[in-house]
Amino acid sequence: MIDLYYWGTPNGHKITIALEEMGLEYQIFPINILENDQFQPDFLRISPNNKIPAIVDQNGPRGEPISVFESGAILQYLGRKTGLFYPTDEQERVEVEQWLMWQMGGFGPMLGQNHHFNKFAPERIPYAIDRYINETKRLYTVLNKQLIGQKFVASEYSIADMAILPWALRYEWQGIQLEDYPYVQDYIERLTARSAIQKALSIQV
Ligand SMILES: N[C@@H](CCC(=O)N[C@@H](CS)C(=O)NCC(=O)O)C(=O)O
Repeated sequence: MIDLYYWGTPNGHKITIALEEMGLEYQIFPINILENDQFQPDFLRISPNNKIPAIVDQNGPRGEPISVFESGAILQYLGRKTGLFYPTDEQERVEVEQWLMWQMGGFGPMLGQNHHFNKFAPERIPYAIDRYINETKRLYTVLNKQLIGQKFVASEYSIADMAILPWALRYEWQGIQLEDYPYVQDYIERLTARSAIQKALSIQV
């Protein structure tokens, strides 16, 4: 059984998608980040960076519970644990990891800043809005190009796609016209047709 410390954001969705795809049993512990649950000492012991998602696997590698924070590290952990969606062949693994890290370092943090300045900031700061929308468009252009002639960012469906999709689903918040990125549009349609993803995205806490 995996305990998932979760709120319904793109970073949270990555992990429900992985758990559903991998057929792992899990229970959700809601961490309401709008009410500062992420600063509770019990949660900080699991996730010292005060952010969701985090997991505790009651059956860790040494037969004891293990906690993991950072969504990319959680996806890698679950992929190694199950042997699913995270190839063991070194070349294929590197393909997956570079796109996972691309998401963790760019197509997440930059889009998060875009959401902040474009949607939530109390004042309109044109410099910041332009900066993050332009960076978002650059990242969508990179993703669109990668998807020409292939269904997923690496050769096979992987934890990298599970990391990228939830952020791409928020394209409207990001000032993105999906028609400008037709391969990303097809990718979203392809992935959201998967029943595990539909189930993960429908979870309400
Ligand atoms: N790099 C982290 C980012 C996680 C993250 O930004 N989580 C947000 C929700 S999507 C959060 O918990 N925010 C609460 C806070 O910053 O206090 C990861 O990928 O796990």
